[in-house]
Amino acid sequence: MPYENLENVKAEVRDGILYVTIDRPKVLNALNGQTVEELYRIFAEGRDDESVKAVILTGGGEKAFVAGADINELAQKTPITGKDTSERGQFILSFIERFPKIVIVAINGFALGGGCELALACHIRIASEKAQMGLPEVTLGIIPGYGGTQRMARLLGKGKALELICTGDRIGAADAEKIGLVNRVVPADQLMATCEEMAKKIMSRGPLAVRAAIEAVNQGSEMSFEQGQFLEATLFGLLCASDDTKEGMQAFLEKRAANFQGK
Ligand code: CO8
Repeated sequence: MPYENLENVKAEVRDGILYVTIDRPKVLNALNGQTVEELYRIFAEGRDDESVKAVILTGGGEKAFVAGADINELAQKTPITGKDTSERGQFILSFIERFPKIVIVAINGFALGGGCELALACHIRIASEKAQMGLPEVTLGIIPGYGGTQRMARLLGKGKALELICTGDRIGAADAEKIGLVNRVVPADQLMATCEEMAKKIMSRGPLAVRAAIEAVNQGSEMSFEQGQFLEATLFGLLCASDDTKEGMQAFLEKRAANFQGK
């Protein structure tokens, strides 16, 4: 059975949505090694679980999404284990970024350091008005190690990324929305409903098309414009062979809602 024997992360599937909750509220959901591995296991299982059509990731408790990597563990790292841990985390966050179904993160409080990096790896970021985000690693004498230097610079541009990374400053939800760090800010009591509404809308679209869109944007943004366009055209062509494409067009012409099967 998937999603079993988990200690630090809760996972359950309801109405096609895999709800993943990082649940170590006593340390504001800080990511120790075990928690990161549990996240990997859940996403690996969710990838193959046909009942999962979308993921909503959030933090347990009232205060935090994730307040960073667990500093108790980080303090023990040597040059070798530090590099190994960074590479393992980078691999797992990239696995989440490449997840073939939409991953929405509900940022319900602090999203700092590794928590902000995890949010950056998700496809869509929705924040509560209470959210506080930042990469405070330099205040500890380290730098982000879970892909944050790369993803933040790509998302916000080099100037803003360097400002946030080098000051280590935390910013509130409104500022995060203004600079494009989050897609949308909503009152705390509407956070989950907003994420669910967006997940359901995307789940009603052609699943193969959504998967191809994630791939085109993720892979394409690492290529030259021409190579990215080539990838786009190839994925477009592949979709033309699918039942979903035929159904989508047919449904439009017959003025009815499409019934996509993901085939
Ligand atoms: N790790 C471990 N414990 C933590 C962490 C953390 N990241 N964050 C909070 N806690 C613990 C606190 O120590 C405290 O424990 P206790 O109750 O036993 O004293 C408990 O959570 C509650 O926290 P606070 O009392 O501090 O709560 P406040 O509301 O006063 O403050 C803050 C909340 C502002 C979020 C504050 O806790 C804070 O600054 N936390 C640390 C934030 C931070 O620096 N995060 C970055 C960590 S480094 C990182 O993420 C690197 C990622 C890349 C790793 C690459 C692998 C090698």
